[in-house]
Amino acid sequence: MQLKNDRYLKALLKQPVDKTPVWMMRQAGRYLPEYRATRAQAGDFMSLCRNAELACEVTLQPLRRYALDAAILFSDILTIPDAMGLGLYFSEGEGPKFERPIRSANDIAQLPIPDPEQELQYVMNAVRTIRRELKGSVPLIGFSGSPWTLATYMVEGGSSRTFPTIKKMMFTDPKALHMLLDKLAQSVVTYLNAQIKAGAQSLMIFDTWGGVLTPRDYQEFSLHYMQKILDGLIREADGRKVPVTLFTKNGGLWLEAIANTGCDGVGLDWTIDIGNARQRIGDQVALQGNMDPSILLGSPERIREEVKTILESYGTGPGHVFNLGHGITPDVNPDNVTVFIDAVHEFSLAMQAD
Ligand code: 1CP
Repeated sequence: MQLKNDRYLKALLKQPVDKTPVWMMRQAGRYLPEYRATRAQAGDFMSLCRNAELACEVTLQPLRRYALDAAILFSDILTIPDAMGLGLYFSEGEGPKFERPIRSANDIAQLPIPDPEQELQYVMNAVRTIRRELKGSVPLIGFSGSPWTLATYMVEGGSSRTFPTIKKMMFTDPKALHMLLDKLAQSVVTYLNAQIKAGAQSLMIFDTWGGVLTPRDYQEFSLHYMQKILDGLIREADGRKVPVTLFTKNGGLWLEAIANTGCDGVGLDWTIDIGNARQRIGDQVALQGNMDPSILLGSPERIREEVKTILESYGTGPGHVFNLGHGITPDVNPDNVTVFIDAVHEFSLAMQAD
């Protein structure tokens, strides 16, 4: 089926578009009352992810409210470690946790590579259901965590601020950590290729915690494995390229290395000026970003001003996908999101006409 709105895919391939496409990380989430209602109906978060109809419903909710240019699969990056047998659960107010975190090289040697159409079939069913229900309106983004980011949760047993356990492993038993990252890279390739076969039209790899590494360790323990993933992906479906975006939060210092992996898009957080990023790597890849999500807590005027600043900093010409620099937070007023999305389209249309 022909896509009715493909400006997100075009922008990632650096083709001209009428207006700058926009979507938001975590666009389906707790800031929306309808999300909270569906989530309450499902019970806990993982039950929502495992129910294809409800996962589809929450994926579509933000698209009913806002003129978004892409949908993102409703799921989580931690589905892979869960499918490896670590026992994912969410304790109220504390974020994700694992019943059986990785503690030793022996634990790592035992880990299976999950079969996407077995243990992770619920994710593929969600992709198929969402594609059907989107009816060609906008493209569907599939995603995964980076091996390094997944490993931090698996070894720490949940969220962390300082990553003491995995860093200790990195410096005392790097071989074991490499074995873990290698298994994760294999799992992610299999998982993302299955998402493409199920209907994902673009992919995003979230390296939320790559930015806590030294430059040398980032290369060795994070970027190297994202490179392996890129090398293993199909990257084409229905005669169309499936663009891949890499996002390392706090990775602004390493943009050239990230762009050199051969990805199509690089995601930026708000700690870098997008015009500066474009000068550095913008002839090689598209750029996605990069408004500070906290701006959405400001006034409509302040939101519009920030959107304009970012669009002007990027400048004219193709290759920009507007987004936040990280996920939208639960305390945002949904009406401010309307202001944000509409401002991206309004100002970018005017800029193209200038
Ligand atoms: O309803 C709830 O209480 C659960 C909150 C929630 C949501 C809405 C979690 C738990 N995951 C999600 C969905 C989700 N997670 C999506 C799809 C929805 C969308 O984007 O519209 C995606 C792409 C993710 C990805 C994800 N999960 C990342 C990478 C992106 C990022 O935000 O940095 C990470 C690190 C996670 C782990 C995770 N899952 C959930 C939470 C609260 C967290 C973060 C924990 C932490 O800060 O360490």
